[in-house]
Amino acid sequence: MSIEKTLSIIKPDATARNITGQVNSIIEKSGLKIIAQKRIKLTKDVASKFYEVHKDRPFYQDLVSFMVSGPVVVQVLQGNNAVALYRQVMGSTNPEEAEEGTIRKEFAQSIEANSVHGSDSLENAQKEISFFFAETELFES
Ligand code: IDP
Ligand code: MG
Repeated sequence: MSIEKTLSIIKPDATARNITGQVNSIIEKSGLKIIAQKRIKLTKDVASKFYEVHKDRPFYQDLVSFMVSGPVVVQVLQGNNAVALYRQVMGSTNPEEAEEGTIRKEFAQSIEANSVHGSDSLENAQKEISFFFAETELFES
């Protein structure tokens, strides 16, 4: 058992439908704790940088446009094995493949508008958290 932190983003398709509370409810029922959270507008520069790892994928430009199309909620989640646990709680990237009870199965509209982001490794979680949050915004409990 190891206490980890991971970065979550509630994406524009979810903020547009006013379901951030419902997403948070699934997160909290899983045992993960939301230790930091802010609702922001990503600029094109920030979204492009955040998803730079996908810059050669065919969906990159569309993904960046989608991520700036409305507000997002960036969050830090903390708990036992938070990185892997949140990937499970989110469900598969493609909602058609996501398991019952996962956020993406419940709420995602498409493989792109899939409601949430979650870090895919502990190393990336640390990088992504510091991309959005200053040390002073994180109050571990
Ligand atoms: P993940 O969010 O499950 O980690 P990634 O492969 O890292 O999935 O892709 C990042 C994001 O890019 C996805 O969450 C989704 O919004 C979008 N995306 C991934 N694959 C496709 C695709 O085939 N078409 C359109 N958008 C995609
Ligand atoms: Mg990913």
